Amino acid sequence: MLGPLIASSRALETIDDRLMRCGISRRAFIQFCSSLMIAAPFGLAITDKKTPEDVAQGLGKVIRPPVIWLHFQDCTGCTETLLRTSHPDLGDLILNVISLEYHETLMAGSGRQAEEALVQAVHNYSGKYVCVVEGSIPTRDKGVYMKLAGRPAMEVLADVGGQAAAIIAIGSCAAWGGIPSADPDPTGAVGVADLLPNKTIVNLPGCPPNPYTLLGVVLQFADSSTLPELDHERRPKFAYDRDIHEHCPRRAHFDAGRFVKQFGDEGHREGWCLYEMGCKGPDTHAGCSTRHFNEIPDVWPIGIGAPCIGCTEKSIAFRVPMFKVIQIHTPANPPSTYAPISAPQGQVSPIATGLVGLAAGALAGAGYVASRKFSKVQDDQSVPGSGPPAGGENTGGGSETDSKNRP
Ligand code: FSX
Ligand code: SF4
Ligand code: F3S
Repeated sequence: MLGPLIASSRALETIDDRLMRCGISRRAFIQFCSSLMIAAPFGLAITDKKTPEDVAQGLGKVIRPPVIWLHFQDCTGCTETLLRTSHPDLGDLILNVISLEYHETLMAGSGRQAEEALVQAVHNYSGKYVCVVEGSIPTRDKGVYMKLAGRPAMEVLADVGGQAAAIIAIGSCAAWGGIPSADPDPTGAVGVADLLPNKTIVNLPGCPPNPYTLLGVVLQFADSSTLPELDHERRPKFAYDRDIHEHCPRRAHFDAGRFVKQFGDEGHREGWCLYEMGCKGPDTHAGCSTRHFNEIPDVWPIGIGAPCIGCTEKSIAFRVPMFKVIQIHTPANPPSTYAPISAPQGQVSPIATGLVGLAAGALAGAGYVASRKFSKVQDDQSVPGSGPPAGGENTGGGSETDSKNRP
């Protein structure tokens, strides 16, 4: 854990200097860089077309970015995801790569000491620090539902966020309100961009999001004062450019029409598709299906047998019931890049080739049957993604879904 956080010039040392001073091995740093590359295989300047050694060499010269982390209405899951890596050393290393100047749940100080640490950190790094915001901000009744040191959260955000070089809204709560904004939304919870629309803000929705996405953005900003390319929701494209369904390991079951009907049934035990259990993967943009959590393979919602609730999508998570089946608009036919799950193994004989052809034909047929089944899911106009896609048939239209789902 951090000691009392006193803003100091230590943030102005390079990552290499810091790691050396703290006795952190080069090997651990290269392992960290590999994880960063897995989370951001392309689209992030610091990892683009490089080897982990190249990334480590470049990053080592970067001045540790000062970060001031604010907590509002949240569950602290975003902080947990950053520090609860599968290797305790890695959590430690992360705290050496960035310079966390203020973080209420990690700092030893409290009360007046904490208040002073915040004032000092803002003063020392004014206009230079990255402000990470976790949690939504209550706005109802003049923000009376959350105060820090006697000040409404809105005021703290305006002050600390206002003096930051950039703001990163980590988690769905900070990005657009998240859980606290779910109906009936007693506190009038909103995201950072609702209150500071003109600031440089990057949204990293997810409940929680992948921590390497945060680190990638912070480090690129520290390295070159640039941000990765963002989408219309201010999300970095490198992490949110594709939908879960596109790379889901259960996709072959979806294409073959094999669906879990009930938790614990045979299909569930066999790892079939969770669409009929309310999976929102087809309408959800995030990298979870290929970039798992805690560096442990299969640690992500669908990997452990739970449907995706669409936690990165403003109009889905905490708006649409978790287990409600949504109308689907992504292509239901098997893409050519997916091997059929029952593909024959071993030597390929002409007969086997014929069988594969038959199997592929059967799967294409099953995909067609599946696509027909989806067209029977009742449209509910209150549900994002509901309603017939452009053209009237359920055979595509991802972009149409996009436009419908995003206010
Ligand atoms: Fe929790 Fe963060 Fe969800 Fe929210 O994550 S994981 S409720 S996004 O603010 O702590
Ligand atoms: Fe995976 Fe969900 Fe798509 Fe099924 S519906 S393939 S579980 S993302
Ligand atoms: Fe969230 Fe779905 Fe990923 S619920 S964590 S976007 S699989």
